[in-house]
Amino acid sequence: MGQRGVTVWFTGLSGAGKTTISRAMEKELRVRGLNVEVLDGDMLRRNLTRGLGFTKADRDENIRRIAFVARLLTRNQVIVLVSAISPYRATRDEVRRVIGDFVEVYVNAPLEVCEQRDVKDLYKNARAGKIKCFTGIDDPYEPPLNPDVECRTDRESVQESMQKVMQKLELLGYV
Ligand code: GGZ
Repeated sequence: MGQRGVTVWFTGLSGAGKTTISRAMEKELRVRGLNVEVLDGDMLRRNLTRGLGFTKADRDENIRRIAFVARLLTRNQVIVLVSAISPYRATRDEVRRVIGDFVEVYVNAPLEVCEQRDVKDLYKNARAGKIKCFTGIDDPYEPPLNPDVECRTDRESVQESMQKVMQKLELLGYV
C-alpha cells in the first residue's frame, strides 16, 4: 500500500514547543523518504493568513484556512505537520471532522515555563499590556480533553516528544 496522508495537529501555548517538535519530525520523516509539509501558524500569518489578528473570529478564520490547505495535502498522501496555538476546542474538533485523518498532539508546558522561556519577549510585552489578547495571559486556551498524544515539554526532551508522536503514527499505520 502507498503512503497514507494524515494531518498531525500540534496545539498548545506560545513557547510550548510546537514548532520545535514539528521541525524535528519533519527531518525524521524526510529521512524515511516520506512526503511531508509543515504548516506553521506563525509563518502562515505572513502569507496565507496575513492580516488576521487574534480575536476569536480571526483565530478561527486562521485555523479554518490552515485546515483547508492541510486537507488538500492530506488527501494527496502528504503527512502534514500543523503548528498553531488553535486555542478553541470546538474549532479543533471541527477540523478533525473535516480532515478525517487527523492526529491531535497537545504540546503541554505550564504557562510559567512558557513564560520563563519567552524566546521572543512576547509574554513580557503581554504582561506589560503592550500586546493585547495574548493566549494564556488575557486570552483563553482550552486544552484538549482527549488528545491522541500529549507531550510534556517541561519534562521530556524534543527527541522523547517526537518519539511519542512517531509511535502513534506507526500504531495508526500512517508511517
Ligand atoms: C498568541 C500571538 C499573539 C497573541 C502574536 N496571542 O509563539 P509564536 O508567537 O512564535 O507563535 C504565536 C503566533 C500565534 O499564531 P497562531 O496562528 O498559532 O495562533 S492561533 O492558532 O490562535 O490563531 C505567537 C504570535 O503569533 N502571537 N500575538 N495575541 N500568540
